[in-house]
Amino acid sequence: MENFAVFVPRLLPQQEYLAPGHRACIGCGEALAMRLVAKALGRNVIVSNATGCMEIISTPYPTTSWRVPWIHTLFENASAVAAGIEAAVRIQNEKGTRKNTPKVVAMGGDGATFDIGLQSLSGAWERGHDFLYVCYDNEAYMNTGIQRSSATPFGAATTTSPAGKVSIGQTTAKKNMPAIAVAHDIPYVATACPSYPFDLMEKVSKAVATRGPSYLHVLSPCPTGWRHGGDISVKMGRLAVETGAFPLFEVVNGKYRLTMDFPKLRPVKDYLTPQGRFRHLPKDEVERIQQGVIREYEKLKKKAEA
Ligand SMILES: Cc1ncc(C[n+]2csc(CCOP(=O)(O)OP(=O)(O)O)c2C)c(N)n1
Repeated sequence: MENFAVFVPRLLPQQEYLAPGHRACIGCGEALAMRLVAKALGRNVIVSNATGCMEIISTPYPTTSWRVPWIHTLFENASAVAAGIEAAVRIQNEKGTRKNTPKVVAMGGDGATFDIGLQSLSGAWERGHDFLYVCYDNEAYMNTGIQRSSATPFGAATTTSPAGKVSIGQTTAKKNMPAIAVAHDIPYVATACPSYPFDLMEKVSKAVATRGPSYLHVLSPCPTGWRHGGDISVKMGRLAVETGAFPLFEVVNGKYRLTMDFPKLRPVKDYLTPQGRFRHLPKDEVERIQQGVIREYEKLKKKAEA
């Protein structure tokens, strides 16, 4: 009975803006994330979508799963296109030639965000454009065959960071993209994961309600690239959060807040072991990763307490 007493039932809106029948892999965490983002955004939105898995799976010519205005862009200019749309809407509003003000949202994978599209994203943030950028981080260039990106975590095997006799897999640490966003002094930055749908959708709503640039960084489990069963993607997202490998937090006007905190983190091996991309790691490397996770989590907690 005690459990029932603390359980507050909440309902998701039934309306879907990313229609079913798209071509994502079974158990795709990224498609689930995008569906939730679309639900939270609603009808009145214009989306600028960088190339990558989410563009490929949602718009195989001549069909589309999108029920809102949607533009396919290059890696390099998803943010520049969003900035242009936002400026055009602003001018139309000033001239009184528009009846409504759509939300403007750019989105892309980690390759699009951390690597190839970073300069146009940084430029849009610096100029203060009023749009939300969503990064669906599945920690590699998945669409083209699991090549490493600067979001790939240390030790992960990908096709361009293969694990073997001479290599541990990815030899560099994951780039801290939320910290890069915060360093631009933008008003809203948050991390999210589709395994926590209400938290994710609330953050989308907050982000689009914010005046000025906002950034949402969504960890998106990828059964194909992470090499785990398609039936445990939601569980993998929970394990990433519960172990501290991917903490959920938001930064509002520079102030950090953990949106999910745990008195005690689960061991990171619970998150690494189900994934084939980490299966080669010896115990001492797992321990090194564990220490790194604890160190980063403590740093984050200190920022949230400051
Ligand atoms: C400048 C440029 N380089 C490479 C490609 C080829 N390409 C298309 S999709 C893709 C991978 C996308 O990776 P990511 O942005 O992480 O998104 P994901 O597919 O993993 O969701 C690549 C390398 C391209 N289209 N443009």
